[in-house]
Amino acid sequence: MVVERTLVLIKPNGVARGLVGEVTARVERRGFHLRGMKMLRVSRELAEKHYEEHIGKPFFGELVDFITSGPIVAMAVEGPSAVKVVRDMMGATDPREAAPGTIRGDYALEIGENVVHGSDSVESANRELGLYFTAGELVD
Ligand code: DAT
Ligand code: MG
Repeated sequence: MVVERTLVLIKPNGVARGLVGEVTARVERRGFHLRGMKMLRVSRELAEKHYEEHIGKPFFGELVDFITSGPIVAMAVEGPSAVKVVRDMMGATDPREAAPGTIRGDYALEIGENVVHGSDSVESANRELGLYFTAGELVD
């Protein structure tokens, strides 16, 4: 069993719609442990670092505008194969293709407003956790 940590974000529309408890409960009930959690407003600088792989794509401007549009909740989530299992719990990027029972499949319809973010690899997770949390903000 490989224990991993991954970054989960509840995006501005998820916070605005009151889905913090719902998303957090799903993650915890699955058996994952929270190792860090905070609410913050993402700066444009942080957004551009987080989404640097998408610089130059047609939706990049909207993506940065959206993630900076209101408070988000960031979580460091730990458990067996956390990166893949959490992504599977979130469903497809385009919520219209996300399976019912997934977070996006149950709570979203628009690709640009898909409620949650989850890191896509262990390498991405480590990079992204470092963008959102200092070492002292994560607990064992
Ligand atoms: P994911 O969030 O599933 O890892 P991604 O990394 O490909 O997806 O894209 C990051 C975010 O950018 C995604 O959650 C929503 C937005 N996005 C992706 N593709 C898009 C598109 N074709 N049009 C608008 N927004 C898009
Ligand atoms: Mg991604």
